[in-house]
Amino acid sequence: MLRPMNRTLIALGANVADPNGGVRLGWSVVVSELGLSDARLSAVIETAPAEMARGPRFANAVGVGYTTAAPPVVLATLHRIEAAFGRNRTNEGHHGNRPLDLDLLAMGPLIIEDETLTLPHPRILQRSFVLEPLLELVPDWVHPKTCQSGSDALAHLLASQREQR
Ligand code: PH2
Ligand code: MG
Ligand code: MG
Repeated sequence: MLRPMNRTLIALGANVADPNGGVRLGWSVVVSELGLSDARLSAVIETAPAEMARGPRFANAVGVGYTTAAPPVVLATLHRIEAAFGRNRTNEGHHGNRPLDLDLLAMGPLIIEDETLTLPHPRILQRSFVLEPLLELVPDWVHPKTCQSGSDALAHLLASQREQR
């Protein structure tokens, strides 16, 4: 059967060891393991830890590329690469420090909600450390489920962050 080619967006994050180097090396492994075509990585930005009490600053980026692989295969590949970078999901606890976090953000128009995978990733629209690099790569990105434009979501997010300060 012919499989569709999906534009696949992946968020990368790291906050231990060499975060910037880990994100760049991690992306090159993702591209080769998934065989992504037309792969691009955003700028790697330094961000304060969000949604966690404390910890070192993060290097964050988003990568984009095209694949015909099925979503569960992509997810399993990302988990395997995280493990190869020394990530141990059993020990780190929820939102612990991590040498490499790979989050599958979206695959083209797909909307998936099952026990193992939610697409698009449920927190894209709440995270400026994801939206900013994503919009650098795909400025006109629209959330396939809510139909909200990424740039509107980022503008709202930055405005509410300013109000909180
Ligand atoms: N990832 C988290 C929780 N908090 N904060 C930043 N700045 N960057 C991240 O990648 C990040 C986070 C859970 O994966
Ligand atoms: Mg993750
Ligand atoms: Mg994450």
